[in-house]
Amino acid sequence: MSAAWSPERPDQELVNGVTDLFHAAWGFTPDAVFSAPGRVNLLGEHVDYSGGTVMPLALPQRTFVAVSPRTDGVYQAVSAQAEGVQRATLAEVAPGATATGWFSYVVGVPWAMAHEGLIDEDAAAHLGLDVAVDSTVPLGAGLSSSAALECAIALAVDHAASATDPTRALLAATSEGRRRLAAACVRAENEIAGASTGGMDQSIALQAREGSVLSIDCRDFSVAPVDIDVAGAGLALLVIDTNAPHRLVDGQYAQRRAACEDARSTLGVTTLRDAFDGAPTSERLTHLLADWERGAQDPSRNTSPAQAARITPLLRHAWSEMVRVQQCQDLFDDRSTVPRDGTRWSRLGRLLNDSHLSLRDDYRVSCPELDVAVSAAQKAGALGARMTGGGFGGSAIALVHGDDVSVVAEAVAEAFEARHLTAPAFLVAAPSGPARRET
Ligand code: GAF
Repeated sequence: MSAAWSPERPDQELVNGVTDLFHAAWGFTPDAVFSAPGRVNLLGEHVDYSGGTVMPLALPQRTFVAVSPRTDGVYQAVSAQAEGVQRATLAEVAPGATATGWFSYVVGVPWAMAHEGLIDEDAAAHLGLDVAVDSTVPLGAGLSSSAALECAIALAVDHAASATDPTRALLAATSEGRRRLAAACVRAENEIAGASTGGMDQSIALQAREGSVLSIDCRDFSVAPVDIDVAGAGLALLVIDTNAPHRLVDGQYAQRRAACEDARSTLGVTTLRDAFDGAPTSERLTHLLADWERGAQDPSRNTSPAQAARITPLLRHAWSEMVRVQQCQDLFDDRSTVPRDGTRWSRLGRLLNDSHLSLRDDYRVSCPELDVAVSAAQKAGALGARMTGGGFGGSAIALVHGDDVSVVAEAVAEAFEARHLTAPAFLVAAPSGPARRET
């Protein structure tokens, strides 16, 4: 059996291809091409909407959009990954209205930017775009293909709005501006695409640093690079796309998020992260869980025993994942006393393994394909492995020795074949750059 690797295409080939696609669809040359990356998350899963810290990195795989501005308020788009032409005016876009699938990201972003005040109301009424899309981010693989499309469109709208109004500063030019663009993309995803996701994916797509894992504090979406040089340590981060379809709009993700929100409100904190009242530690986690269980018995809380029993494991995941992120940051911190040899990496591997168990057993967002991928990678010598992203299908990551990449990939592919599962696809994650205008 031979492992299947996701096809790699040079960025320039994508720029040329999407330019040709635009020309074929609209009959003239596009004004500009923008792109944004997919991502994997190293650690900090299902904590972004609870104010936790996440540790993602941008993938080299990107979504490209070739665009030209219009002045009649029409957005029309074609995609190399989909059939047909999609068309709508901004006036037709509203929560629950007709835009669905990939086009909801194209029109949702200008809608959200207008509602967030990032484009002037008058300008928004006239602004439109002709668009062509092409992407190397695997679709439906939990690698943030939707956020990549949203963020590339956000840059296109940002540039078009500034081109027609010389007094408007380009938001993409500053970190704060990119944070605001990310917030608009999240709003588009929540309100127009109907997926109640947090803000990790859009933040990394807009704020990524080439060569770095990022630490994003989701209480305010401030970002800082972390000194986790996987390749420099002779290791690799193998991404296993299980090819089990992953969907965040079917209610399971929203249920987890709503349960966390109920618990947050019961506890009277601004975010679940704030319950720690300081850095997340194992000791504080034990107290928090004990307090929660004691409080659940309190009749004035209005939490039935059944509700409490359902929420407790979700809280145990959210809070323990916040502790694991803190432990990971401490491991790679300048002040860390852990030897800078393999010790740090094997500890990181254990944090990944623990994260997977917590997501599988407490948060219950894994699936058989993800569990097979993780367990086969671990057995084949990975230092650690876990599902990454929203779960319910999608991808897993494995931290492996550089020389073992093929061995681990083959072992995972064989485990899938033995269970008659659809063959997985593999890629190696190298931290890449943020959304940008292509030259
Ligand atoms: C998906 C969501 F879009 C993110 O916001 C995040 O919650 C992630 O699942 C889980 O960590 O990618």
